[in-house]
Amino acid sequence: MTNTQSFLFPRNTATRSTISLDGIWQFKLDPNASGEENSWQNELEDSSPMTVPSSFNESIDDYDYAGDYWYEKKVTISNLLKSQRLVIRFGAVTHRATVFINGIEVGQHEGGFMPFSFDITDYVKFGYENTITVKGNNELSHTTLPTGQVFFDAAGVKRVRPYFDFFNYAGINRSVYLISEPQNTIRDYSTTYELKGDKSIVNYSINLSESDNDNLSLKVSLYDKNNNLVADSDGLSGKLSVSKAHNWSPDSPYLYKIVIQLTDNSTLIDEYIDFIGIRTIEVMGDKILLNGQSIYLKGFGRHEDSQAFGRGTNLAQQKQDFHLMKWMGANSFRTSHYPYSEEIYQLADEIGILIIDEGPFVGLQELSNPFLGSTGEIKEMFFDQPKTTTELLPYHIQMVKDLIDRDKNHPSVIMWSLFNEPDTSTDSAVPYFKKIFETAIESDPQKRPRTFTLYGKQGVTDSKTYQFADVIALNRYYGWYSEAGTNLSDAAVELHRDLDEWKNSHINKPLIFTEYGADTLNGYSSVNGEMWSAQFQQRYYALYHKIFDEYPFVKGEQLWNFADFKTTEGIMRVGGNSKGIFTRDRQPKPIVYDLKDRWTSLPNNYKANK
Ligand code: BDP
Repeated sequence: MTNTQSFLFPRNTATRSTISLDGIWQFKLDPNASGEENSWQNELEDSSPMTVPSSFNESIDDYDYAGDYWYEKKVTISNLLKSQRLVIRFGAVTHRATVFINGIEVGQHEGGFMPFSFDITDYVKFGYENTITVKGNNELSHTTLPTGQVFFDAAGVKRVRPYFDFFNYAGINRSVYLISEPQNTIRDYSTTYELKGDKSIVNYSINLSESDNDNLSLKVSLYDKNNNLVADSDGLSGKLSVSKAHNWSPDSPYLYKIVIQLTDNSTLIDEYIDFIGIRTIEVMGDKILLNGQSIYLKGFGRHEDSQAFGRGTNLAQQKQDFHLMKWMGANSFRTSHYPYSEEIYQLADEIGILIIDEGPFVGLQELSNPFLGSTGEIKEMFFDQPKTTTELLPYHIQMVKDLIDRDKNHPSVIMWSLFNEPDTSTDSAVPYFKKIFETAIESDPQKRPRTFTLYGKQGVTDSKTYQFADVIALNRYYGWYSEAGTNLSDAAVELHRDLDEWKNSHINKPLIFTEYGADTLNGYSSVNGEMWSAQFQQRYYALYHKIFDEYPFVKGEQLWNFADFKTTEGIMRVGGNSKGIFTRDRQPKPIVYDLKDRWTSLPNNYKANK
């Protein structure tokens, strides 16, 4: 029973074969959590079909179901796969999973947005039909990530109360693969970059699953877009020197192919192939520097959310979203509020979009907003509760490591977001933050800047933890949740007050807006520009942008949200959150054209000289 622990994306190479298990699986809810007792791991009777990848919620009667659920797929595994190790890999099962092969448990995984894999060689019958079964569960608690609560409604039915504003979609949300690979594998690799005029250096480092064999040797080769070899080197770590390298940037997303070969006395043991971009990212003073040049972020907070798929990988939707972003002159987004499907980062690498990569670190405060379902019964502040440090912190640390392990080789990833809107008002938050921020810098070979988003009015005067961020990120809703109303003058005063406070604090760091927005009911127009109307959304953004332009240290604007998205129902949510500038099916609200005008005229290096 081994979790192979490799986050490398499944690839077909000279030594590896990947077989997709996406498609139709069998599905069944288990409200009494009695499936295992009843041997459902052997045979899932009275099941119904379910497609993978997708969330099951849109395909069942009780879309709000909370508890255990089961998936099963019967598949004949070819004799041809016998000679190598066989691994099963799930892109994500939300929020936890136990996997069985032919009724025998092969492993468990906690966390709904990360890949996991198990070596199943000893559990399968080669040449015969095998039963793959997954017992999933979508419950939340104070010590899960994201956080939430389980309760029972008046009818005695178990429900989940998320401490976050997106629907708790669940199921096998991402692709499933069978991977045939050698026993001794290239387990991981990482790169860092040095841009030196005409020559760029790619420093690489490789990790093997077993390394105690003296006969083993490693070769690393780098190819350009035309498949010409541009550099190569030997050994577990080394330098690839590239003459006249094409640096990766949103305007020129040039990718090199890296081929890593493990040989034993010149016999090829393993080969892994990937794509990398040569670029540097750092913070200097109040600037974010990409390849040494100041970059201004224009874009969005988003969700993986689409009709029918729920939170399931929907690549066509993704491609359309990227097309719309580029068309509008945007250059970036944040993976609010969890790691997205791996294919999304691959597309961003290819298309040239910058990503602030956020883990599922949301809900680290018990909200009092009734629309988020909080009962207000928890009186102790989040970080004051002992289990936050004893139970959640170790798991959070592991999740930060895993996130960075999974995504560190993507040129598109330029920053880590380590919390969304935590409660930073108590002293007890400080040691927790310190650990999390240290973990990120220690885990990332590229030492990317780290951030987290500050909510409400939290800032210099009342946040005890803002100093940990390399880039200050604000989620602000002046004019919506506070100072609300058609007359936006109060909102303008507050936004100025806020930014003046940051200015006077002399933090000398870049500050970006990671959320600002107003719910807008598509099709609703108002001469007076009332809240919820298209005109309000336009006036709201016009105000924010005018003010952003007055402050040189504001180095980015990522509005909330790219598209309308599904949330838990509530008195402030009409079919979900309506702050999208596109509807859920990606029709533009009028604001889209204002933003397109602004962003296509703001260069990527806007405010470089300020
Ligand atoms: C912020 C959250 C985001 C919400 C947004 C909103 O970070 O998840 O969807 O507010 O209320 O507090 O629209």
